[in-house]
Amino acid sequence: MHRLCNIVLFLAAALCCSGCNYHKVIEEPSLGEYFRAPSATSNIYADKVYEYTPAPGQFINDPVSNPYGTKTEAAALVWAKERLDEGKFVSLGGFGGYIVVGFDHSIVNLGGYTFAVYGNAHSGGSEPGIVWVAQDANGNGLPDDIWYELRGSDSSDDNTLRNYSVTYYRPAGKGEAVRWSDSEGEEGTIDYLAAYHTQDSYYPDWITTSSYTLTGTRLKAHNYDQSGDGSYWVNPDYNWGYADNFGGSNFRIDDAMDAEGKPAGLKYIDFIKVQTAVNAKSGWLGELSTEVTGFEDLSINVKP
Ligand SMILES: [Ca+2]
Ligand SMILES: [Ca+2]
Repeated sequence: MHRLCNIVLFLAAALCCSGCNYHKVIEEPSLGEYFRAPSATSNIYADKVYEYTPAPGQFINDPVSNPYGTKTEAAALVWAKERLDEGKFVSLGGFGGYIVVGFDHSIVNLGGYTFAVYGNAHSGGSEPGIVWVAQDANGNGLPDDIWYELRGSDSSDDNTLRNYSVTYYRPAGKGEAVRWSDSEGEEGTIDYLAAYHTQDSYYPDWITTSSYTLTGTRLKAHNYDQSGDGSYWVNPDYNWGYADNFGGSNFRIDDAMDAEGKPAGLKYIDFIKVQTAVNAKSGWLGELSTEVTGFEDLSINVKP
């Protein structure tokens, strides 16, 4: 079947009651004022990186993955987009680090798995990131709208902490750990791993302030030293619903929650945010940091 026919049919199935004619669906999407209907030429992959604000981490300012440097925010955005286009990882650093991407169309909620966030997890090597979604509710093309957290396996866990903040402080000199303090009154460090990552600093070069604060939902860390002597650390997999978590990279718009944890009922989305969800480190492996390698709209190729 012609690709366009597929899209017309799935849109009809998704958006329309029985009896509507297909052409009307395409010409007059009924999902909202700023809904951008997919077309036969839509890009199934994210076409823009709007924000890239990692927490400090061993891959930040890394001359191996980023030989040209990212001394400005604009350069960081260009670099992150190029990496995703190549299917290479973009690290979000420690807790709270995030990336925001968008598509050249709205992703329609067909029920079930609607989009994918790819990472580099392996079994026992999961570094969960919370996935958030948003509609361009004010139609300005920017992700300055309400974010909805996607429910995951640990959303109702007593150890899950919402509106948790970590402030990171730029080190005074080269080769030093990055100090942090959090909203729970705790302090700690993102350690400098001289044996593996020797760039001057793990504090993002393009952040010009001497400290910055990242806020999000924190999951309890489950990492542990299986060897007992620090040689073999395990970052266990979470059940479901997180980026860079072994076992699943597909997500449902139906899991979007409002601020009270109730279903948001979104019929489509325009933006996706992923944010590192644990504040933990695993010995010589360093901080747990969510990595992303790509974002895909799965609804486009759904067969009616
Ligand atoms: Ca907007
Ligand atoms: Ca990872």
